[in-house]
Formats: sequence, structure tokens, C-alpha cells
Amino acid sequence: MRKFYILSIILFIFTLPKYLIVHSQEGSKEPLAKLWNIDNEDIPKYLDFIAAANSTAKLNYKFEEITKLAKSFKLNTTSVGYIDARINDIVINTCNQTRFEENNVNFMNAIKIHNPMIFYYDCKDSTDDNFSTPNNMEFGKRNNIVKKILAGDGLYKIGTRNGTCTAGFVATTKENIICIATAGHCYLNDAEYYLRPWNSEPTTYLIGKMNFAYLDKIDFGLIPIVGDVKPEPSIRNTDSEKYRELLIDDDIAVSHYGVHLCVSGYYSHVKCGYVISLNGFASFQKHFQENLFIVNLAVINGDSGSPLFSYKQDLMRVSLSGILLGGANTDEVYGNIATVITISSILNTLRKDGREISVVTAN
Ligand SMILES: *[C@@H]1O[C@H](CO)[C@@H](O)[C@H](O)[C@H]1NC(C)=O
Ligand SMILES: *[C@@H]1O[C@H](CO)[C@@H](O)[C@H](O)[C@H]1NC(C)=O
Ligand SMILES: *[C@@H]1O[C@H](CO)[C@@H](O)[C@H](O)[C@H]1NC(C)=O
Ligand SMILES: *[C@@H]1O[C@H](CO)[C@@H](O)[C@H](O)[C@H]1NC(C)=O
Ligand SMILES: CC(=O)N[C@H]1CO[C@H](CO)[C@@H](O)[C@@H]1O
Repeated sequence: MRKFYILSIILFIFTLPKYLIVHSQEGSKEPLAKLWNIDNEDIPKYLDFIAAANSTAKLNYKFEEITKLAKSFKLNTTSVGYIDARINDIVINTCNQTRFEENNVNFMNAIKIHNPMIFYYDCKDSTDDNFSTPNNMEFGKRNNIVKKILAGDGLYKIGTRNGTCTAGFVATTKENIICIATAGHCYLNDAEYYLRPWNSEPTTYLIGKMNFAYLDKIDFGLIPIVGDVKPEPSIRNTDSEKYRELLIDDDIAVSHYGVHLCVSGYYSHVKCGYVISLNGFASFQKHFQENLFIVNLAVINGDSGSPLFSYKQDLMRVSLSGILLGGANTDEVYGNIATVITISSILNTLRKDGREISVVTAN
């Protein structure tokens, strides 16, 4: 078992939001327990970690080489690569089911000289599910009431394949068309997307069709709203009694390791993890995305497109960092990861292609 890198552990503790901290033994706390906001009995566990010896410059160089190779091999298997700040090492997660796909074998052989840690994980090939539709529903019939849609609500698509993704945020195009943004791999030619609120079956509230999707550089698509929904610049958190709708205040992304990021997904609802890498790549079906954030979070098929956000101090407002691309379950030591397409790479890629959008915020 590899050791964790102590500096990043400290960072993680520093950045624990104040409200999560239990001041159970404040008076009798050892100085280190106070510093790290842990209980006295947990101190030895934290002191056990030993710094990994890899130099940052070398790791960055090796990771760049691996990224170039991943891009050039056009992998048809799902792979994610990043430098894990917790262990100060390069990690490659590859789908176990397609590990013997030819390009993947060649890629794995080519990167061996760089000594990354390699994990094969049990994958399902897509992050949208294949929930079967109740057959008594009248899709296509317009509703006379307008229902609000929040980031985190389900998007139920009906077409040659039916399935669920999650709404990421509200965007406006330069032509002032209001859209729901989500992951590009949720695209399905000619499919219609309907609102599917949490804990609910699909509804007949039409959102619209996705008119374009990116699968390279970014994984991103837009659904111009034509139907019965009213988009809100806030994130669903209705499992909470007090902060049921989190207002999207801005799109300022987190900029260092160890800070918290939370997801609001149709299946996962709201849960939080820590940023373990700011510069990962992912590839699937010959597509390649880079500049991804990696968060230690378990996500579920159908959460694709979900907003990733960090809380502000009042717990009512949040900053939007990106949307969910997918996830991988590595192993019991390193846990689950979620891959995040950042708002800045979305906005930059679209701007370069003359398709500027802006994120709708609550102020
Ligand atoms: C990619 O992988 C899928 C599933 O493993 C397979 O059906 C398909 O033929 C592959 N495509 C190419 C171009 O290798
Ligand atoms: C990978 O697949 C093999 C069978 O091809 C199986 O024996 C092994 O348990 C799988 N490993 C994981 C991590 O899913
Ligand atoms: C798709 O549906 C079938 C039949 O209901 C089920 O067996 C399978 O596990 C589902 N696949 C995914 C990826 O959810
Ligand atoms: C998708 O749902 C629609 C509406 O219920 C249904 O008519 C259609 O057969 C479903 N398609 C698939 C591939 O299951
Ligand atoms: C990518 C890389 O070179 N990682 C190295 C980091 O340090 C550990 C421990 O010395 C090595 O085993 C890894 O190969």
C-alpha cells in the first residue's frame, strides 16, 4: 500500500468547512488535533503518512507525455488519467471490460516507461442509464402549467434509446436563447428531453431537443428550452430542510487541491468530496477531453451533466465549477473518483468556435 502525502492531507483538513467540524473535546485537545480539526485519538493515523519521493517537475513531465500518448492513441476504451495530489503519483484508471481493446493494450505498453499506477475498474460503458419508460405516459402532449427546472434535476430523453442524465446549469447563447446545459454524451439524435425531478418517474414536461454536442476537448451539450419548463439559476438540494435551493452566485472555479466540491445529481442527490487533481484527462470511444478536475466522489449512471459546485459561507449560495463527465471506482484504498469538465474550458472552447454562452446566475 502506498503512503499518502502529508502536505495534501493537511490541506484537506485546513479546507474542511467550519460547519462540519465537531468541537467535541475542544478543551482537552492536543495542539495537533486542534490544528487538523480531528480528535486526539486520530493523531497517530495522520502522523503515519510519509511523503512520496516523486519530484513535481518529473511527475508533471511524465504526465504530459502520458497525456500526449492518450490523445494520439484515440482510445476506444474508457480511461482517466491524473496526478493524484493525495499520493503524489500518476494514476490511470481503465475500464476492465475493454482493457484488451487493441489501442488500449498499445497505450498501456507505451506508458509503462513512465511508471503510472494503473487500476482496472468495473465499468458500465455510459453514465446515462436505461430506465424503462412507464407505458401509460403521453409524451408530446403539452402541459398547461409551467414547472420549474433546477440544476440537478433529471433530464429524461426519449428516442431510439431512453435514459436519464442530469441538468447542469442554465445558459444563454449570444442570440439570447435560454438553454439547459448538460454533458455532451447525453446527446441522442432527435431525442426529446423531459423533466424528471428527483425521486420521480419521468414527467411529460418537455424541455426540448439537444441541438449540438461536443465530445472532444469538452463533453458538453445544450438543450434550448422550447417546452413547459421555467429554468432557475439554482441547484436542487431538497434533501436539506434549510437550504433546499442553492443559488448559483458565480462561476468562479476552485483553484487548488483539497478544496471541497459537491455534486447535485438525479441519482446521487447532493454529496461532496475533495479535489484531488486539477488537470486530468479522460477518453472514451475515441474522444478525448482534458483539463478535467478530479474529485473523490462516487457518482452513479444518470448523474452525467450534474453541476459541481462549492459552498459559500452562508451555505445558501454556491460557486459553479463545472459539470460531471463521469466516474470510476478505482479500489478500496484510493476510492471512487468523479471527472469534471470545468466551466472555464466549456466557455473557452465555445468562444473559440464562435458559440459564446453565458452562465445564468442568481444575482
Ligand atoms: C469500440 O468498442 C466498442 C465496444 O467495445 C465496439 O463495439 C466497437 O466496434 C469499437 N469501435 C472501434 C472503432 O474499434
Ligand atoms: C476484470 O475482469 C476479469 C474478467 O475478465 C475479472 O476476473 C476481474 O475480477 C475484473 N476486475 C475488476 C476490477 O473488475
Ligand atoms: C439496462 O436494462 C437492463 C434490463 O432492464 C438491465 O439488465 C441492465 O443492467 C441495464 N443497464 C444499465 C447500464 O443500467
Ligand atoms: C422510449 O419511451 C417511449 C415513450 O414511452 C416508448 O414509446 C419507446 O418505446 C421507448 N423506447 C425504447 C427504446 O425503449
Ligand atoms: C510516476 C512515478 O514515477 N511515480 C513514482 C513515485 O514514487 C514512487 C515511490 O518512490 C515510485 O514507486 C513511483 O514509480
